[in-house]
Amino acid sequence: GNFKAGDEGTILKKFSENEMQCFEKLTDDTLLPFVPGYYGVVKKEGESFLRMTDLLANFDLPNVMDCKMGARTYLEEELVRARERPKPREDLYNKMVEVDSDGPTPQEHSQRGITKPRYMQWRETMSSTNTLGFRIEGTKKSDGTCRTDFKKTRSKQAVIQVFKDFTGGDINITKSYLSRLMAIQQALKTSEFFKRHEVIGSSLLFIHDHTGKAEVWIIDFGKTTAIPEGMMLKHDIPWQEGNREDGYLWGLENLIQTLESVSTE
Ligand code: 4IP
Ligand code: ADP
Ligand code: MN
Repeated sequence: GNFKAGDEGTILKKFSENEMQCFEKLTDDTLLPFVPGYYGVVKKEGESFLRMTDLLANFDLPNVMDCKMGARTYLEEELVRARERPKPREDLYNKMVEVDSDGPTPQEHSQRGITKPRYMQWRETMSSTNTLGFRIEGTKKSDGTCRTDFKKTRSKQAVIQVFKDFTGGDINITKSYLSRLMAIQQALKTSEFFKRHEVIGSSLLFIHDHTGKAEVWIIDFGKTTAIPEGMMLKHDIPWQEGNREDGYLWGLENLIQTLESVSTE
């Protein structure tokens, strides 16, 4: 995978120039309290890594959920590239067929290949990304069970069910998650970094354990990209090609409303 254990409560993530630049720019931003601590680049066995806080280190048998934020999960440049020089991929075709054998068009079936943005758009419409602005990617519970079978988890009710199972119906955990999400929402609204970055494929990582400790962290800046000088994003209006909008704040508002339903239903 992309990760290695690091020293003293840290982990190492496979180096990406883009993600490194984000971590560096975040050091004096209002989002700093909500992103993993960053401790620079390290080399191991000839490979480079970003060293960051292991967010699970202070938990006792953590439960973890990864929610991918935003209404769009691929970069505009990937769309442009696929249009100019379409590169059908068999691995993406196979992943699509596994979920829905009627997913590919007749042409895609006959070439046994799908372009990256086409695959990503299909994932967005099958899941809650397009309808709610976020989707559940996976969960790992303290009992050892892992789930990544959320590709068709789309409706608000379905998402609520997953959260109920994840929190075990614990109202205090849900409330802690909610207050942390509202703090993140507040920090995003004042963040200079957020105004000037298209945040694509980033996740909110939910972590709680049996002691009642519950945290949410902003992770994965691999595809978070600075926008041109003078441009500013709103993060809560629809995407149109060229406007670079990611729908992050729209998704976060929907996520908060969903968790509110979890706590009252
Ligand atoms: C994956 O699709 C995820 O969207 C990956 O994003 C993405 O990597 C993969 O693109 C894509 O195939 P599934 O989740 O359906 O497997 P993430 O790493 O955030 O989970 P990118 O590089 O876009 O981040 P490829 O091109 O790596 O296959
Ligand atoms: P990728 O770019 O490969 O998608 P992510 O940064 O999204 O990598 O991380 C993938 C998974 O690794 C997350 O869902 C989470 O479970 C775990 N993870 C990522 N960062 C941390 C961290 N700082 N501490 C603990 N676990 C993490
Ligand atoms: Mn990720």
